[in-house]
Amino acid sequence: SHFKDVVELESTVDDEVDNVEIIDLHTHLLPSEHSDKFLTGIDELLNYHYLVSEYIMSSEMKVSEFMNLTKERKTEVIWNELFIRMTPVSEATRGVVNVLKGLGMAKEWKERDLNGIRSKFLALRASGDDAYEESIFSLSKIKYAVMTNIPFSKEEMKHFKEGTTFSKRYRTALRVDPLLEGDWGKVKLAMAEDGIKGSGIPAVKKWVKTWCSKISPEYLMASTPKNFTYESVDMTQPGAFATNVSGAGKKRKIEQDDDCCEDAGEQASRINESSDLLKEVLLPLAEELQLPLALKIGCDRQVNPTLGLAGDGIVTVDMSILLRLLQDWPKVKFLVTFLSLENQHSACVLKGKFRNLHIYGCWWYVNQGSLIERITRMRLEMLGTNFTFQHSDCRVLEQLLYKWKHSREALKLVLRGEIRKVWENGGCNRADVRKVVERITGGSYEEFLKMRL
Ligand code: RAT
Ligand code: ZN
Repeated sequence: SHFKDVVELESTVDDEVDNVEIIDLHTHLLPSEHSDKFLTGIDELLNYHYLVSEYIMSSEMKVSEFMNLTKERKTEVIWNELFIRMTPVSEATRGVVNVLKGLGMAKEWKERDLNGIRSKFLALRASGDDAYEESIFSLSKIKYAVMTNIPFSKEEMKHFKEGTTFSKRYRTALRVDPLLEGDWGKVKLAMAEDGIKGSGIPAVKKWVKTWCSKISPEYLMASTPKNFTYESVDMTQPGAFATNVSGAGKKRKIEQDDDCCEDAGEQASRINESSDLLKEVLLPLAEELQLPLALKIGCDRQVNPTLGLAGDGIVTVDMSILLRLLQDWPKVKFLVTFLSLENQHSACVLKGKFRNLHIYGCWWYVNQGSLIERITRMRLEMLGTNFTFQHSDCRVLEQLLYKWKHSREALKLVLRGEIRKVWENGGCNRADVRKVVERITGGSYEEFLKMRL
């Protein structure tokens, strides 16, 4: 039956949002079985790069001095600065407090008792890391989280090579930034380490395929560099030949070693190595293996390199790059998010034109309550429920608790208003609310993965 009043409507929205099991489609979490890569506990929480950058803003300590401290010492200085000297009002600091509350440490927080907090975290893990890990997933109501698995990282991949099993709460994604950046050096090195012979395009393809069959990723992914660009090859130019792999007749490929045309060599030499890896490895493989390509666009890496992970900035990008990719590769699914608020609006417009695009999440610098609300409302208005409202980007296990709490709070505020509009139009009920909530928290994503293009 339809809601009898706004009070019932709002409490139903809150209840559905609080209880839906979410698919977290991009995180940096790794399973407890990958021991050295499994980040958990107060020291990891306080060393999170969002907090490091907040700490650096006001601290008088030299950056190099801070960076040379031990992890435990960094925890203490960040704690003293951001949680004692100041009031934790930012998204990232409130997050830590929310984790403490969520894990029964309200008293320790009240007393600002860092040592008490450290021992409570140890006690929580006493029953074993896998049990603890499971308890965090179930408390956060996360169905599963997609990891970021980097085949260029020897230490990370050793666990996959050894075939270590891990919880079903984790799914894999193959992160291949050097393919998009055209970094042949990194690619050749990783291939050599994995014992793949040869260094041409076919060898690179073979290497990527081997990893795909080893880890069965949900998608291939990369975060684009600031100067990332993609140009369609101009068909009118000598040396450019169409292939019809996509059947769409739009996709172009450079046949570099074709000598039927005088200018072919010259044309080929103008194609830099980066377009080779993107156009001749990554995109064709995404199509062949039917794996979406997830792109995170808008990071300006290392604007202040002394800060390490905390030193990345932001750029608003030219949307025609994504437009060309979507046009040229209609059989490749693109999962895309942007760092810039401005780009998030344009992305909604593009989504309405291309069914091979799925937009997801409020990433990093837009992962703030006010911006999540704004972006989510805009997406609902422009796309209905054909998007995924959020991903967490968690690096530390317990961040699942706060990042999703904050995002659920923002979603409730948006949906109370948006569902009310539907209700005022002639009524709606719990099932209507559930459909919306389930679709934008993972349902639409899974549907997109299954969709035949
Ligand atoms: O959000 C982050 O933690 C960033 O440091 C990046 O890792 C970003 O999410 C990415 O995946 O490139
Ligand atoms: Zn990330």
